[in-house]
Amino acid sequence: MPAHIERFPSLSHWGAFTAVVSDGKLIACEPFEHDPVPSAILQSMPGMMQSPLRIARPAVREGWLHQREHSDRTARGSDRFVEVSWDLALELVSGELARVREQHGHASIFGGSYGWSSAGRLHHARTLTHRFLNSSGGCVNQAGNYSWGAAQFLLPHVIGTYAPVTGRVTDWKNIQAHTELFIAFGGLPLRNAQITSGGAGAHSTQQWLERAKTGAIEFVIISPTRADMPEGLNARWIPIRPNTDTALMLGMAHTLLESGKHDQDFLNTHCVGFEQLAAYLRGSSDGQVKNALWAQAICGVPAEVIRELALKASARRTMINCTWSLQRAHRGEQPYWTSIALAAMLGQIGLPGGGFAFGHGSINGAATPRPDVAAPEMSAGSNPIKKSIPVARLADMLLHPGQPFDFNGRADVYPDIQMVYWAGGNPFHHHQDLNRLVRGWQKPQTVVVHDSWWTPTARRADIVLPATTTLERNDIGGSSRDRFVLAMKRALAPHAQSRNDFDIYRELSARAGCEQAFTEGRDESAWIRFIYEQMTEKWRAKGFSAPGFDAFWETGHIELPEPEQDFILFEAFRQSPQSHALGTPSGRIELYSEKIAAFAYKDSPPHPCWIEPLEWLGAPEAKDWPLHLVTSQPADKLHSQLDAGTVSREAKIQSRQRVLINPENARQRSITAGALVRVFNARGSCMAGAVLDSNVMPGVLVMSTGAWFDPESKTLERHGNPNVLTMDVGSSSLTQAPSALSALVDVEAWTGEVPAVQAFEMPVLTENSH
Ligand SMILES: Nc1nc2c(c(=O)[nH]1)N[C@H]1C(S)=C(S)[C@@H](COP(=O)(O)OP(=O)(O)OC[C@H]3O[C@@H](n4cnc5c(=O)[nH]c(N)nc54)[C@H](O)[C@@H]3O)O[C@H]1N2
Ligand SMILES: Nc1nc2c(c(=O)[nH]1)N[C@H]1C(S)=C(S)[C@@H](COP(=O)(O)OP(=O)(O)OC[C@H]3O[C@@H](n4cnc5c(=O)[nH]c(N)nc54)[C@H](O)[C@@H]3O)O[C@H]1N2
Ligand SMILES: [Mo]
Repeated sequence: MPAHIERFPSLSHWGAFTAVVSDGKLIACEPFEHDPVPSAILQSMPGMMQSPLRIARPAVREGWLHQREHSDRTARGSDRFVEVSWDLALELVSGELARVREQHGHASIFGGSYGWSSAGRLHHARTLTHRFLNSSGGCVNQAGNYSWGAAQFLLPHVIGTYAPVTGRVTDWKNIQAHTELFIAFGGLPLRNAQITSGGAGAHSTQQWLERAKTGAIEFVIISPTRADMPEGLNARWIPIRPNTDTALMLGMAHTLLESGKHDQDFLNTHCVGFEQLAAYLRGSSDGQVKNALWAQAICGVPAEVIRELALKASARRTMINCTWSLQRAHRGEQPYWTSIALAAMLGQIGLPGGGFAFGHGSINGAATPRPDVAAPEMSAGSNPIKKSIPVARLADMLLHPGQPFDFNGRADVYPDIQMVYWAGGNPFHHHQDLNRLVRGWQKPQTVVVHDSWWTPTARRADIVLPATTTLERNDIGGSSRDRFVLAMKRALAPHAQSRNDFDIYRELSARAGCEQAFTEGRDESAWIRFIYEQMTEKWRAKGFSAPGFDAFWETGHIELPEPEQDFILFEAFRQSPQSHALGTPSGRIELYSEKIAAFAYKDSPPHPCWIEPLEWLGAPEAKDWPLHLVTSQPADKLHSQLDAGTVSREAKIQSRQRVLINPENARQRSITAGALVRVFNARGSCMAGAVLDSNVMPGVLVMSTGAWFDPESKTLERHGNPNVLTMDVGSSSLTQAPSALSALVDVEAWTGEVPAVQAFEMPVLTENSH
């Protein structure tokens, strides 16, 4: 008998697709018909849906089951798990939430739960975690994100908004028509354009770059690796030492100033603080002229290249773009502020094809032409206790309860956390200096995690609840960076005993007496309809029509039209700085911020500034650790998601993450292609598979994130997770953002016995004897 084949529309962060199901199993993910460049990551999904690594049943760490809050917390990650019934698991979770709230208060529960979760908006696990904890009294949350945390808290002081990092930058159509010179700090790595948060119906970035190949735009790619330059573009690569872009930009700014090529009119009418910045460039404030020669000594780009680039930029219609990576670094505020200052001196902000942008090359859909209307959204409610920490100060909070910290003008103290609740994120992927997080993770009495797979974080929980994947439930998905909204139809039965996060929280809220606040009386289908109708109501208010819900669900997707007018960042402000004043204190672009000056943080000067990061190739520490590790996004997965899938596994060398090494650095260390190596510094070490790559500049190593954390000991991680090497220090007191891209290391050939990778082995599970 021929197999019974069914097809269901769906969506993931790596794109829309049709789930092809045969006899209850996912056999393929066919790309969405409107997607010109579907992502290969889709191919990892069928294997992962039925993977033995799926969490089948609720499970409780043995030590916790017997001793509850008195358990040995150092056993997290090594203890056995006992599988229990849903009833017992929910009783344990709700009992523990009640106990901790009663004994220690709401502010002892950490529910930040940072992580990307799924593309479906109703079942978005992090949102639901917040919604549940908010309905039942509140929790300590996380402010900002790992993606662009420094930008989020700096940009409002400078330009009154952080909208440019959410994708509201001069759109590709406008760039295509008007830009002559596109300077790309951090390059335009196409691998990152596979991803859109909330999913994309169409991967449009590649298409726009394809079109750019036939146009007159000259691209300049500034990056430690030539691989950030897409093939076939009219482009030139300028290698730069990691974490030194600020110096290069200041050298360009000085060149403009000394040659009188800066736009004094624009600076007078649209900016404040140029005088202070000019004084700094001339060295009148610190005795150091920030000329191109000064910049060369820091960033390694020859002075004549810096001068030539500045003068060319002033003679052309120039767009200056920074990838988000530049600000995910110690002192990561400075390259962003300096790039705005440089664009302000060029005087093209608000003109077609000119000015500054962020995120081209970081994510698909940055600058995709799209009407500025709502995407589907699920509300998390509001946190009654209004407590949060800066997103990346997780380990600091756990290790130093009661200690003070500064954050964007706020003087606060870290709360004393007794219980951690995480769903939809993987902190043992995303956090820096994981050996430090292991220590912090031993602080709370209880850790609850929902996930679909036995991730490193699930393995380090006390109570693990199995969640369905998007294919096992109905949902609605879409992104503010994409023109499609997708119906996501349940294609598979829930794996084993897994349940929807929504249903888990509904039951827990019933036990906590707040079911009505959590559900508002809606079930899955009522919520999907509600989310759709809320969105389309907003569309109609702005003049966009949309079919009724039933027609949408039947068709499987709807599409917004392309906007008639190009979007140009700050066009109205340029035309009329009075009537379209920015949201800054002065209403203008602030090249000197009185507000930041008033904070009086030693590490956050009031104007763009080169301040040495703790770790870079010019730091004293570089004598001991002579290589700079760049951790970039993985081409073969989204963060740690689908790491055990086929696409990701095929990219590994001897089961480990690759590290890209310049052949010269490899030769000095007798490292050969395909060999195993150990990358190390004082914080830890990890194994990796060597790729000799002359695209990578000497002195730099490139490793992608995402390998499931697999420590053999405090000093050796076997799988190639670079976060055992990265620095867990806030970027500055102003933004406290992650400093992931600042890590000095060394590398050596692996000579000893080779330990097996255990990241994809199942944890030990026993049956409940109760
Ligand atoms: N060194 C270094 N570190 C970095 C970065 C870097 O560049 N360098 N990048 C940082 C950035 S920008 C980010 S955004 C973070 C990403 O960090 P995360 O967002 O934490 O990474 P993911 O692997 O996407 O984790 C999502 C988790 O949610 C689970 N999940 C998916 N769907 C569901 C669901 O429906 N229900 C439940 N309960 N769980 C679900 C997945 O299985 C996975 O374990 O990493 C950061 N870390
Ligand atoms: N395939 C895939 N795509 C993704 C993701 C994924 O996990 N997989 N994650 C998504 C997410 S959550 C985010 S936030 C974005 C992140 O987007 P980004 O933060 O922009 O991405 P990265 O890959 O970390 O860095 C981009 C490039 O910056 C370069 N670079 C690093 N340090 C420096 C520096 O100091 N100076 C200069 N000039 N260049 C530098 C690196 O060579 C790197 O290729 O990516 C998104 N896209
Ligand atoms: Mo991110």
